[in-house]
Amino acid sequence: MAESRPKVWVSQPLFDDIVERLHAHFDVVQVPDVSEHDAAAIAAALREVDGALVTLNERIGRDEIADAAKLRAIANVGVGYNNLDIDALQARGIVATNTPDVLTETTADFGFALMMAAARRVTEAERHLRAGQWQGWNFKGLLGADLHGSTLGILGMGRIGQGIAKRASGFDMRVLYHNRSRLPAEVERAFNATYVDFDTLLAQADHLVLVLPYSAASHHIVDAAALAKMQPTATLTNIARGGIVDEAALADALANGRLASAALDVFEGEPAVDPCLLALDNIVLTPHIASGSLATRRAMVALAVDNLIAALGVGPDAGRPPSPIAPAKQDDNDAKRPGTA
Ligand code: 8YV
Repeated sequence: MAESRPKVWVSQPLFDDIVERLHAHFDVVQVPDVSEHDAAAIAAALREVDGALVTLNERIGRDEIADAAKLRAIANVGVGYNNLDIDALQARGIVATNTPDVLTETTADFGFALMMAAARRVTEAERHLRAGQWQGWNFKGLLGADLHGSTLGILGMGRIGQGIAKRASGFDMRVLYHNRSRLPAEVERAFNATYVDFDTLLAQADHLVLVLPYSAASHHIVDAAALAKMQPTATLTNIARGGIVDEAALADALANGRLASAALDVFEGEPAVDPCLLALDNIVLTPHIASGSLATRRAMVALAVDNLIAALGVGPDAGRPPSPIAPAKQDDNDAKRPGTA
């Protein structure tokens, strides 16, 4: 009797020409349309397969894998993996992988773009113009804050945070950072970045960017008390995970002149966005697209496919997926790495 091939589940439509590589080794169950899978649907899909290629939309924990007797590997398309319960997967000997590095520069580009947009009120100004409110040139209208010569605060100095620091040097910004662990002196020198404690970062940053992993420890780390320590002229940009910011407290600070402006690419209840945020003019809101250049999204899928093939013990790297999520990795404070992304 012919041995049956391992089976894998691809939870969302990705790039067919890249996902195609899975067909050489596996029977592929491809979800045809962008879908919201609830826990029961994920459990039902995982019950049938040896491996899965998933995105941040699929939350996989103890319950979802309880009946997945054959499951050996989960390849996450994303650097952040707070959608996965790593302890539960490890307890079952299921390999989990993510897609670091390939998205670093693209995500740093976007973080910078959001910070600039918030500081210079780009989307607010566009809305003003499109609404026919531009009645004539107003010397004092829509004034923003400078980036050049200002102080940048980076919370989470992993690869993406470092990418933002690198860009900041072209804008003559002073770079302060805070991280769970201080970086080696030569890395600080390379990025011209100064380590400060969290309160100093909040107090001194003209522009604060969040790129830290999401975990129980970073849940609502930017809350009302933290926001109160920031300058009323400052901006806040979040490209990490929504749960890092207390959105109600942020909306309140923005509405009451305690913070100049903000830019969010991630939301605690995404794709739902708190109506309090939507009602504000001084905030830039984008739908979780920081890694979304065509080249980078393709590179992420390619890496996830390589991971899945190797984790399931076939292909040139059989048994050695390029980017496993090892317990040690959870401590290296990569930007967007959950406990985090
Ligand atoms: C998206 C991200 O999550 O990599 C991450 O952690 O936040 C983004 O790149 C990813 O594209 C969707 O799975």
